[in-house]
Parts: sequence; structure tokens; C-alpha cells
Amino acid sequence: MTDRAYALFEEQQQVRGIDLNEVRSKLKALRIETPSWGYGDSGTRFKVFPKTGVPRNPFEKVEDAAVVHRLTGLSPTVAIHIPWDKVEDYGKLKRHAESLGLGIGAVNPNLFQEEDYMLGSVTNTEAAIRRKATDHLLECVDVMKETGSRDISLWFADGTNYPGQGDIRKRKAWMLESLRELYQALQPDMRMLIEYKSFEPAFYHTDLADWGMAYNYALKLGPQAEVLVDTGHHAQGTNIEHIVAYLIDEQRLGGFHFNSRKYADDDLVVGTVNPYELFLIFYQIVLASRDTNEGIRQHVDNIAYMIDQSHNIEQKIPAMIRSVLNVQTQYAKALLIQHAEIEEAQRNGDVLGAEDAVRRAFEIDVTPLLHSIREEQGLPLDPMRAYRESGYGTQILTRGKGGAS
Ligand code: LRH
Ligand code: MN
Ligand code: MN
Repeated sequence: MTDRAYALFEEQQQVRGIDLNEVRSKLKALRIETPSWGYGDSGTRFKVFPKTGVPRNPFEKVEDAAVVHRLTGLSPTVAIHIPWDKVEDYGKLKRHAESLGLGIGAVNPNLFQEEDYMLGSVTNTEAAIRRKATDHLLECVDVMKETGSRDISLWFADGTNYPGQGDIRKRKAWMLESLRELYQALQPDMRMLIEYKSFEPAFYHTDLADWGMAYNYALKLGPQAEVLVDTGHHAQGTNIEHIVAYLIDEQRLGGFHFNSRKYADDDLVVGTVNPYELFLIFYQIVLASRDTNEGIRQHVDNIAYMIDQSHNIEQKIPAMIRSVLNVQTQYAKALLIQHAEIEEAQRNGDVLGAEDAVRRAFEIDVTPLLHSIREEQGLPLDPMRAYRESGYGTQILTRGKGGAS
């Protein structure tokens, strides 16, 4: 059945003038990092429902992440959050990951869970608290050296709830001061990804509220600083793919935190309510990967795709499998866009023709393509089903209830 379905698919794509060899090799190169915090009990400021079988420590989180990679072939690295994933010996964590076929990915400092940071971390009026926060950032660079991580992902909860609560311009300067110190501590092959968020937990002003501010800090710091786009961190109606195209063109798009949102920073499974948005993000990326400018092409190759979700009511490992598969599906569809048709429509001022050419790729069923690639890679055709049948979900129940954040 797979062979017949793929033969038909191939024929249809040949008629459209799509080079499937190129599509296949790009799909096989797709890597989506999963977050350690998506495997544990975490995620909401309301009730966290403790689950039986969740990892009890970072080593077990890595074990669950390895299962996702083994079944999907898509997620060879796992991001860590410090101190949620604090361990005595990061080299040991790295070796444990490697023994399971994984690497440790981005290191995420955490400057939002200590009482000291109630009125700000790197933007606090108290110099001693700013020092403590910056020291934590520097400590994370040491962790990166031990884990062999390339990226430090920065997100600050810093902001204020009321007018007058803080001096916005002073806070801007303090943030730059801290980021400069961190930047100077980076090794030449390390990158600093600056994440922005419009609001929450601060509700009046957030120090790093949008991509423009993140981009401005990146410009001030230097080429190793880039912007991280978390899909859940925008105001309603924001055109995220426009931001993506803009940042790619400036060669400052460091990576993504993928998740799905309907109202705010919902952190749900990516591609569940926003598949077309995800597809349109990949449309911009695929378009840039065909650019005549080599710098742009190389830049696009270095974008880090990461999931940032917390699963509170879902089963955690299947939720992660679903997430990486949803990203793969939308990327596959975007790779089937017929660019010549769009370009012709653009030349002719054919607005509806251009829109139609983009949407038609989204409407293609890519199941035969994905099955064929999984077959070639020796992966299960249906990773969700393979997980259910693997018995791993039952096996981990012996870990008991509760677990780390
Ligand atoms: C903040 C955020 C950031 C954190 C993660 C847990 O909303 O997106 O990336 O590190 O959630
Ligand atoms: Mn995020
Ligand atoms: Mn978030």
C-alpha cells in the first residue's frame, strides 16, 4: 500500500515540477529539539496535575526524550533548564544522553523562580540582585562547556505591573549591561538566543517585549546574538511569518520555540490549532533557503527548531511525539510549494493566483511521503502507534507519582 500510495504521490508531484529528491533530503535533515521541562510535571500557574510515571530527575527526562527520537528520528537533542535540571556532574548527563543517542541542546537559564527576582532579575534596582542574576547566566555558560551546547536561550520574566513601578530606561540599560557580560563570556562557537514575550508574568510592561527589542539588543551585542521566536509570545493577530522573514533577511533569526496558542502563551501541542501559521512560517524559511545570497542560505541552515511546551493534562511522551510530527508535516507541505507559480502570479499582479499557489501545497496529503521516508530510515511508519505498542508507557509507571518540574 505504501509503495502504491507513494508512486501516485510521486507522479502527482512530478507533474507539478517538484524535485522530490531535494524534498526528501531536506526532510531527512530536519531536527527538532525537545525540552526537558515538557517531560516532567509542569506548566501552568493553576493546578499542576501530577502524573504517574513522569521522570524523577534530568537523567530520566533524557531517557524519555530518547524514546521520542528513537520513534521519530526527529529529535536528537534535548534542551535543559537550569536549575530545574541542575545536576552535580553535567558531563555525566551528557554521557548518559549520548549513550541513548542524544545530545544536550540549548541551555536555558532560569531567572524567574526565586523570590529575589520578584521585582526583576537583571533589571532589579538592587545591584546585588542584578549581580546574582548575571552570575547565574555566567554559570550557564560553564554548563554549556560541559554539555557541549551551542546555544544559550534567554528569556526574562522581568517587567512591571503598574505605571511608575520601575524606570523603564534604567532597566533597559541594566539589561544591556548584563547581556554584555554574558556575551563576553561566550566561546566563539556559542550563540546567545534572545527570546521576547509581549506580556506575562508582568502585565504593564515587559523589559523584552517584542522582536524589535530583542533584535536591537542582538545588534548591540554582536553576531553571536540572535533572536528567538516563541510562537506563543505574540499579541493576537501578529503576523509571525513576517517577523520570521524580516529576521532571516537581517540574518538574526536564531531559532524557534514552537507551541500552539489560541489566546496567549498557551504552550499547547504545536500545529493543533495553528497548522496554517506553522506552514506559512516554513514557507518563509523554504523561500529563504532558495535565495541567491549564500549568507541567507547558510543562516537558514542554522535556525534551531525547538519545542517549548508544558503538558499538563496530556500524556507527556505522546504529546511530544505528536508535536515533532506536526512540525515535520507542515515542513513537508512547505517543501512542496511551487515557487515558480507564485513568482509568475506576483509578476502578473494575480493576487488570488499567488494565494492559491501557496495554499494548494498546504492542502496536499503528505502521508505517503512521510511514510516512505520513515521506511527508508528504518523508523516506524506510525510513531504514535509504535509508542503505544512499545509498552514504554507502562514500564515507566514504576517511577511512581509526582516528579520534578
Ligand atoms: C516563557 C518561556 C521561556 C521559558 C519557558 C519555560 O514563557 O517560553 O522560553 O524558558 O517558557
Ligand atoms: Mn519559550
Ligand atoms: Mn512561553
